[in-house]
Amino acid sequence: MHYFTPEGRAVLDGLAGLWCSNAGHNRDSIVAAISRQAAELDYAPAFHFAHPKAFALAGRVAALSPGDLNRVFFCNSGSEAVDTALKIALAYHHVRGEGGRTRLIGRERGYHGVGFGGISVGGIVNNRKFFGTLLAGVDHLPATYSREHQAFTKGEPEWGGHLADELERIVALHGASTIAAVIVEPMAGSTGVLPPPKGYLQRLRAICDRHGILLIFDEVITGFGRLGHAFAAERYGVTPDLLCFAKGINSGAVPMGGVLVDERLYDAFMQGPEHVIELFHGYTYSAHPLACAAALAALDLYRDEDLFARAKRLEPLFADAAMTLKGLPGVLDIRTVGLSAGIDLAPRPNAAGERGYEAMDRAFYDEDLVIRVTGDTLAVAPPLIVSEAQIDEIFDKVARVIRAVA
Ligand code: PXG
Repeated sequence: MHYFTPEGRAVLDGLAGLWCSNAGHNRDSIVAAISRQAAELDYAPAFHFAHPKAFALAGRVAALSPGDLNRVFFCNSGSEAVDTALKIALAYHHVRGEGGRTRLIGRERGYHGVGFGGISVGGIVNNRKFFGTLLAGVDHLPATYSREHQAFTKGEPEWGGHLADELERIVALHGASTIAAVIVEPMAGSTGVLPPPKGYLQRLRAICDRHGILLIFDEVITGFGRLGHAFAAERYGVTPDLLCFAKGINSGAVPMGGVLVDERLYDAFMQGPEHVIELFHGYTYSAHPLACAAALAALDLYRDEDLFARAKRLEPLFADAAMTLKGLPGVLDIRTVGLSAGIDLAPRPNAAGERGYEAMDRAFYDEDLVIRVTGDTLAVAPPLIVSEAQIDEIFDKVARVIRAVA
């Protein structure tokens, strides 16, 4: 649960690294698995060849996933997972003779990494505005957040399910036959922890089904226990056609990402003769042996320590602890879901982001605590092994910091 500075100061990790170290840091079994793997097989190509742990891991990930999400494409980050999912969606329509379906629909305030696909469907303005025209033919759903209707909600807000119906407006505007896929984070993490309004994801699913549009869940943050389930898809009872994962797959120990796809999509590609390449896409380090070994060890830990259920059990206590910050100076809103919390601070006049930055700085230097800041929004998302006492410790420290930056 701690980092140690070169001077030996212990710093509590309130962010699971960067939303990834779900089993905590330097876990013995993961360390040993990586080390054994480096000695046994350091690298093997994923083009035309494969190694056994790639298949073992694909099977383990598929077993954790809902519905027919049974096929896995491995890559090395969340950004690559998103670009991979978008490309599979486009190519799927192409191989089925619906090549006119080229539009991709994202969401305002969405974060899907920093590749050109991800920033195009993403909705974080600063991640987009410096980088030219991005992908053509992208449209965006509105963000699901309204402080007026949702402030200080624990879990999924009552208000906002109807915002999914904006997809019908986009379909009416462009025509369903031009739209390939919709991509959303079930819970928008980077932008400050926005849980989905009740019914929202179910409505998106229904509209996609009605119009033959693929639904992609970006579970790079929500996957592997953050919301108390293997995937948020399970928490919400909504199965996407493609699901992006990364981060928690191996507790952040070795770079890895991947895309789970529905059997139906896989089969659409796998029609040709053996020597023909089905999908012209892949990475040198897809299913890297070290990443696979780390992931198998991490998934064992999640299972043996029942860490997803632990996150679920701790959720009410975590939410209560976060809400103790309500009423502190400058606290405009607090949102919680699973083991994650977003805390909006009032920006200082003419200095947006300054208060938030100072809060992060003081947390680290004065309170020995790592938290995340974006603008004036703080995020807390500890490893799933966090103790009840450490949850209180984290929010006591954050409370002192918020008072200090008032
Ligand atoms: N999708 C989602 C939903 C993410 O949260 C990515 C894709 C990209 O993953 P890579 O591995 O390419 O970074 C992410 C990454 C933050 C923060 O401020 C969040 C992420 C990365 C860096 C900072 O909360 N998430």
